[in-house]
Amino acid sequence: MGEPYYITTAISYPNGKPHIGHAYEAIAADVIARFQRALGRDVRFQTGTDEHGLKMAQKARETGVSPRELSDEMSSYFIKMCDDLDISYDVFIRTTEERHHASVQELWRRMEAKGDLYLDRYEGWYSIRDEAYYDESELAADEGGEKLSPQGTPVEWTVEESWFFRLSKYAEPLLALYNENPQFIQPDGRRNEVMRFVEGGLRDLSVSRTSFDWGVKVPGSDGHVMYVWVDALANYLTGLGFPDESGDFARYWPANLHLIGKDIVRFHTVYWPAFLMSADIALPDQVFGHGFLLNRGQKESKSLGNVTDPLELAERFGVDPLRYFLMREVAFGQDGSYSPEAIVTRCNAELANSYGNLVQRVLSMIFKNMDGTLETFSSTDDDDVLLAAVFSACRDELPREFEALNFSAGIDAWMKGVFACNAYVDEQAPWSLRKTDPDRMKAVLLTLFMAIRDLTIAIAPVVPASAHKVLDQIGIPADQRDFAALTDADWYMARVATGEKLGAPSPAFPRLEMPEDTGTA
Ligand code: ME8
Repeated sequence: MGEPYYITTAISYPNGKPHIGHAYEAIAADVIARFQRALGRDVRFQTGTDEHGLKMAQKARETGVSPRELSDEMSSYFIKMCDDLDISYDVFIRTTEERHHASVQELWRRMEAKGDLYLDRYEGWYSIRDEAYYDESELAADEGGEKLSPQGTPVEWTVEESWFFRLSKYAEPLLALYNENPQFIQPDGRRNEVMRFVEGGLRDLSVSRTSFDWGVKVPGSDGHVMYVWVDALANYLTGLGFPDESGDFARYWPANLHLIGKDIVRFHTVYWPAFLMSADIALPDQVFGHGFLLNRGQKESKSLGNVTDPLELAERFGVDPLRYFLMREVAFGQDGSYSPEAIVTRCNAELANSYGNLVQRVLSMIFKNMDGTLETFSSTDDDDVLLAAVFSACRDELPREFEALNFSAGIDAWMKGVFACNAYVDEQAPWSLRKTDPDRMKAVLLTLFMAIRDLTIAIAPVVPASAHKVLDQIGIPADQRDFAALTDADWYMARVATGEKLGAPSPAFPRLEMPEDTGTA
């Protein structure tokens, strides 16, 4: 078994249906998981839903169902999204599961045993309607000077009993962590923000609530439920069987990568490592805060009427084109914009016209002009140069960039390999060699066949279904599709030896239709 590699996404709030941001994060994590598997690692990939807390309780009340009913229904949409988008998760965790309660309570007990939890009073501006505290700085005032929450609801100064976590004690250890492990928070811009924040000093954190009960009970403290972030973050441990520290936990913890969005970096890089330090649990290697996806440059919101259902996009354009677009278009870590036109333009130019067309042309010519037969051939320098270029794009550049989570740059390197093949087809013009030099035609087509196999294996983590369709068509066995297969010098001879002919190819990357009405999302 390969080296263990544990990757997680954030667990989503199922207080609405999944949006494009959820799809983006799941797809990026899936590309990483598939890529790491292709490198031979023993991957554990976890995603799930974050079902407790005020947001869920409020939403349930609004819709007239119990929080339990709401979370059962809504989490099923997130599971469906993952399944529809070909997300190869190993564990889908729900924080309402019994085992999760047991896991969070054990984390709590350990922090308490450390002396890091104490009971005190929480004071602040509280909105009963919102069931939330606000900072003085967030408040507005009505015409009569009465204070209002950002939601426009009345607030009153409230004092509540709450458990506190001694976060202040961890400022120095956290700064040491960031300084000694620059990879812990990525990208660098986010790391700098977090460092500035912690350097400013940390206040102890209120970690229990008495104003509602939809959460994990604080052990031995009636009436208190845990602050939802303590509960949510612990999911990464629960999914490995914690508090049982043998088995999966021993194998996969600490996580290699928590992949999350930029808005929740602080929770994952300040609170989470502090909780883990307190409980004497090893820290994850890296937290990566990806950027936000914007709809034509705008945040999606119900009031703007521009909320996109990612599954509708997948249905309209195909799962793989959507996955390709998202990984290709946006420099990972930065914000990015999408629109149906951008998806069509990008996927048609690169997937359909450059790569798909190459595959289709070459396989059709092998089928028609060579009866689909693969055979040995003698190559020229031109063939060798092409293969070396494709090999280096697929074996060196793409993996190097993907390992660093630079997906767009990795795909760019891959596209250079595709362009090299297209330039080679045009120069060699195998169609005109058919009569004049059939041996050379064969050598050209078979060289391209070899290049296509490499290019397809390399891009498979991004477009898994289409890539496997091509690899099926060209008869590459399922266990010879990882990155190690790219360096197997004998694969082609082994393939020839099977004697299996190629059939008529069917296109794996059809052209997409440009939307007629370009005015709306
Ligand atoms: O934050 N573009 O859940 P969530 C890209 N339950 N990513 C986006 C996005 C967008 N427009 N909008 C949101 C939570 N995200 C917590 C997490 S983890 C222990 C608890 C990302 O449903 C967001 O940054 O609001 C987060 O990583 C994920 O989607 C889930 O967001």
